[in-house]
Amino acid sequence: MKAIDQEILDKYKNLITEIKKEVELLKENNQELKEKIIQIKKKLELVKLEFLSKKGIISKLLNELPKLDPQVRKQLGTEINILKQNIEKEIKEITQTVEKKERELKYSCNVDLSINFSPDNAGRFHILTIVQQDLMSVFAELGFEIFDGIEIEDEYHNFEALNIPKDHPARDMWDTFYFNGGILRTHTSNMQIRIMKQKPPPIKAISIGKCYRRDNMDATHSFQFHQLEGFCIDKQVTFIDLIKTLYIFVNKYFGEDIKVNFVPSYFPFTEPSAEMSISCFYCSQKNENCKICKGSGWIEILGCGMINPIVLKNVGIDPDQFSGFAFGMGIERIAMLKYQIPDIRMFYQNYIEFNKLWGEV
Ligand code: FA5
Repeated sequence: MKAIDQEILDKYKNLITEIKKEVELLKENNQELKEKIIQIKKKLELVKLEFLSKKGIISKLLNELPKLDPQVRKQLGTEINILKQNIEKEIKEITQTVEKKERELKYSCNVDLSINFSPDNAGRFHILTIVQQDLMSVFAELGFEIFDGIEIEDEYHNFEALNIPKDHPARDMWDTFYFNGGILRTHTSNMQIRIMKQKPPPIKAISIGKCYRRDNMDATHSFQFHQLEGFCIDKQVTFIDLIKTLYIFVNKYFGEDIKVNFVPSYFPFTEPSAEMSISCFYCSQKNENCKICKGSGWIEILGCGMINPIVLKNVGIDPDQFSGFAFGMGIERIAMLKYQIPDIRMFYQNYIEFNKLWGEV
């Protein structure tokens, strides 16, 4: 034997040509593709078995080599190896093509994945996000630095440091959810303490975020809502600075013709304390039956006051040198007023029509 039998070579050539023809047919996208793929794979297995397996033709040829004359052995050995490599290469190529087609079949489906786009279907920012962003821009314009807040708090930062001792009745107003090692904060005033501890005065800061209270849900209350806290500490900060700042904020956010009104109030962390109302922008104080101000002409929007010297002392700021004001408002209430949203629960219901009505693209 000086060369590989032509019969063997022809056999391989015929088999592989037949398989290749069948692979060509896979390009036609007809319904029998799956069946054709199975047939081709079977035929490839047969070629492997017949030529490359332990008892296959190539092994048999190689086993014959030792019996041959060294010169012939070398030449024939090379030929057998070339044939073996060719078979392996061709089987690999065909397998890859067939498997690619198989994947295409597996993952293709008749569902139309295109989208008929219209601006009506576009995603929108939730109205609470828009209100928070607008409020932040107004206060940033007024020189307030924006701080992130933390929602999982300890009693010290939520109460004690703000001059609300353990047995103080004011805690009842701000009752919250307790768990091992912490509470969910009841207001953003915790950030007054955290920012004051982090940064020496002068400070002009706001912080926005979620708060939690053990309140029952109704049209104006939720157990989870958002607040914006703002405060300013410097030498000789007075109540007039507080009024001026809030007045400018109201004019920028609600409109230039809006008036503000302050009535005395009580918060343990501010002294004196006040509640601020704005003149009704809905009826311009002209409608006794107004559904927004209920005929009073005023809408209360926030609590505020001069930071209690006890709070300043608690964070190591000398109240004889520094003074400050602080204010806090509920974001949902501001949004409800500004956009005339009748019920706080609408913010959280994930109702798509609500977002289409009030959200912004
Ligand atoms: C406070 O939380 C004070 N920390 C605000 C403050 C800050 C006063 C700095 C002085 C200086 P109050 O409990 O009133 O105050 O809450 C403020 C606002 O949060 C309310 O006016 C209201 O808009 C909103 N709010 C309170 N409880 C709820 C609730 N359960 N659901 C929705 N909004 C609420």
